[in-house]
Amino acid sequence: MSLRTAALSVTLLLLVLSEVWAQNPRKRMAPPKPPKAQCCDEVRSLKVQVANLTSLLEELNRKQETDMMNVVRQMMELDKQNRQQEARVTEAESKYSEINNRVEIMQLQASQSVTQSSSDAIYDCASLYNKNYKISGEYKLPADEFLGTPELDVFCDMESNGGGWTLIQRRKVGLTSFNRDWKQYKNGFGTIRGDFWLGNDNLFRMTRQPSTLRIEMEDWEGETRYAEYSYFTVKNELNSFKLLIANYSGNAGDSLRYHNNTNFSTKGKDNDKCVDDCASLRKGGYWYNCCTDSNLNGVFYRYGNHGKNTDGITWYGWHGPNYSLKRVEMKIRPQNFKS
Ligand SMILES: [Ca+2]
Repeated sequence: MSLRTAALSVTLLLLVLSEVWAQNPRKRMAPPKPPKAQCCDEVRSLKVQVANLTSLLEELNRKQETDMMNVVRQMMELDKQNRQQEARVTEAESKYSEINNRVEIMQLQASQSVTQSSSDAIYDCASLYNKNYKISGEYKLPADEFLGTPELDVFCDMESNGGGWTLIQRRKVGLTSFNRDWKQYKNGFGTIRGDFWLGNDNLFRMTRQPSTLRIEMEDWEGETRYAEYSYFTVKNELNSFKLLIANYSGNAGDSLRYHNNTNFSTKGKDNDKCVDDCASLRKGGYWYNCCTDSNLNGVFYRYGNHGKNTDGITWYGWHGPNYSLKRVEMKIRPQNFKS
């Protein structure tokens, strides 16, 4: 090869090489990515983002749910507190009226122990009425050493027919049994705001002053009747708490007259005027004759059962021997009471 030919060859080679070199950098600068791969990357990253957002959302949802539950729980708690508050207010209100009575009676006792004059003494609801206590309700009569009477819870009716009445008996709830023995009838039983018998000893003590008896009744149809005896006395225990009544007035019928001048009988103490044991037949304590024209301490029968028995709370002059009354109140006050 000649020198000239060699030089030409080199030049050619260089040319070709330069051509190749010139092309290569262009190819490197813009490597043509396949469009499919680019899309998948984006989708993948979007998917990741979506997954992240989803879990975030779920977390938020969960949080919201717990928040919601907390709010509901708090609302329920508040509601409960509210109801408790209301109940407390109602209770307080009822207690207030009760306490009010008691406070007044305590003030009364205090003022009485200062004055100590017999005309101021409190024997019953009529004395309270005369001292201007004109609201019906529960009162506590103070003990009286001179008379030898103990402190006594009473219920005063300050409205019926002029007021001043001391309740000696009530039937209205029906949960207290009146089928009791001599001692229980002697001392009294039941609750003063519900069903009770004030006690034969108390009847004897309170009717030593000439007294009036008033009996109020209600039937299951809601009708009311009354019977009043302007003369009413109960003898002491030695005389078997004998009943003496007279001078009936009213619209219920004179169904206590048959029991006038009879002794008191109870379960286990048959003082009646009958071969039968009236107290066990009529299931109460009462001034049984042979046996009844009324049975105000009989068995309390509810509506539906009130017309089937002969031992119910009966007043023959109104509803006969087989109708047990819904409600009864027996009350007394001094004959000379003026409202
Ligand atoms: Ca008998």
